[in-house]
Amino acid sequence: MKVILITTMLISALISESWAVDDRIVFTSRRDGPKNIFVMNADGSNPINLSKNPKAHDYSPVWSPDHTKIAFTSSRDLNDEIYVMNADGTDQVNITKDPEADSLPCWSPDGKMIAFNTTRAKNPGGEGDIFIMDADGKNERNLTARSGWDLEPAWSPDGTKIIWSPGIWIMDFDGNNKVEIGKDIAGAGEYRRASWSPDGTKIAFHFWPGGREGQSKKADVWVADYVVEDGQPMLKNAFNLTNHNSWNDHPVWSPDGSKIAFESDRDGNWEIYVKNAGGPDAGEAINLTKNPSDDRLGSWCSYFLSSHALEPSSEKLITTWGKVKQ
Ligand SMILES: [Ca+2]
Ligand SMILES: [Ca+2]
Ligand SMILES: [Ca+2]
Repeated sequence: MKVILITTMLISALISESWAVDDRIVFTSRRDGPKNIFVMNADGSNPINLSKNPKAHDYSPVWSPDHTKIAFTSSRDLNDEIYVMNADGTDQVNITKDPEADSLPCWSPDGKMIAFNTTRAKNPGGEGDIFIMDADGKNERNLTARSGWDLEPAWSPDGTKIIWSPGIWIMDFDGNNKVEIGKDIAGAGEYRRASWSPDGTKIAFHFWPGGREGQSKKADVWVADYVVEDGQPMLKNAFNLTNHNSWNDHPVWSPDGSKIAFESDRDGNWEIYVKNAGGPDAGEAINLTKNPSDDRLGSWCSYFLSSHALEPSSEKLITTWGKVKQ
């Protein structure tokens, strides 16, 4: 017992040492009934319900690049719409207002555009496409007007590319040069929810061995190097980050790229965990939520962020976005 206690204290000390206590994670929880958008400190403390929607589901929250707003999907209007609210939950505004299903928003790094999933193209099998629009909801354009499902867009940190699924695909943000990268890099199965590291050198993704046909109840978060050789984008050196006999999904990077948050059902209900991103044996996964209701991560397209970055003079803001602007 004493050993467990000391170990827990050591782990807590290590965590609080390696990030600011006010780094914050947006997530979805059912602890107040339907899915609502919550924010908590990166050590799991002080969870707050921001969207406070008692009747419908709010999900897939993502920070705006300047950290002042959160976009999310809501079913409150009887079809999925994309909402934007202030980071404190005020001024929740529907920016899509379209009878088709609109979901999974992802801001461009300069904050001017939002990529999202939608069924507006009315494909014969109901397959969704990836659209982009201005951040106010205007000028929608379909980037994937081709047969089949196109889902889960995530902008590259330099703003020039978008990755999406199923499989791990990459294209220019105007829809040109579509290429599948890392095919079968973790084996045969389903590749989803690819997430770019803040410095653009790695991609984390969800891999389900065998996919739907394999019916495995185990799926993991993997990480691979993203490289461009002779003009060809590719993935290399993939490793299984979570490697646990449970469902592990929705990777979200920390702002410095040293950690990955993910959701897992390993403790009997959905909880949010965080683990060092450095390698397959890089420490234990820490349960941040510890609540019997479902707690899930929304987006693989933004990082969990520090409130330090709200201050324009902050070093973190310069570190994260200075590279993009230079
Ligand atoms: Ca809609
Ligand atoms: Ca399509
Ligand atoms: Ca839970």
